[in-house]
Amino acid sequence: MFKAVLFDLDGVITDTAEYHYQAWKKLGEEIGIVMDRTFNEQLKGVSREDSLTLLLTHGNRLSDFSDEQFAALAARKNEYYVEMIQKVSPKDVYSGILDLLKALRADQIKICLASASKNGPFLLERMALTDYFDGIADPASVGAGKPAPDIFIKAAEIVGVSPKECIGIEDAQAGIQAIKASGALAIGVGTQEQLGTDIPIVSSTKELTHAYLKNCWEI
Ligand code: B16
Ligand code: MG
Repeated sequence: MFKAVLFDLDGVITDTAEYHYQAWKKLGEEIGIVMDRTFNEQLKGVSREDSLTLLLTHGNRLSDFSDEQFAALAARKNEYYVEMIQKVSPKDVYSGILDLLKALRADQIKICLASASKNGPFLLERMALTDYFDGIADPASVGAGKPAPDIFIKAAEIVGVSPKECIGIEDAQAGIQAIKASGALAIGVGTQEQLGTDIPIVSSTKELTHAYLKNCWEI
């Protein structure tokens, strides 16, 4: 049986993926780059700097900005995002997630956060979820961001479990790739169109019960 569950945050525990989208869209509009939800799929799970590179490339503007200007744009996007998440509260935890965390703890299964977001610890605090987590993998401490497996390998290491004995839960293409590359079992939140047909996928986190995870593990 699996010994740990490694959780993505944005788009799995709460709807902050929407705030990331709104913040990137606002920044894009300010510098004349139009982005839509289809393009946004490429940014999900991807670090702030890598997302900005993708956005500027999308708008053919990458070479227009110096390193300082690039850093300022990344900081500006984060300001918009941080402003949007100030009001996040326990009410914003997606359905089924709290019950799943409780059930995993009751079964002595380790729980670790494997989010690319530097705002992850703040969000867990806002949602009163910090105490359910045995650890938080710091994205600043890993070499490469998603789709590289580093953050999931780090999260497994923090809770002392081999990635092969872990389940990873993700809503992003880059995140699913990262889980697969780490050796953990991937479960997706979203659609087959977004995440592929070769992994178990739920359309709502309500379906993420302890029994569902066990079932995925045993197949
Ligand atoms: P920040 P996750 C990711 O979080 C988001 O999906 C992605 O949109 C964001 O760019 C990235 O975190 C970095 O976030 O700018 O807050 O450090 O999905 O891995 O939980
Ligand atoms: Mg995510």
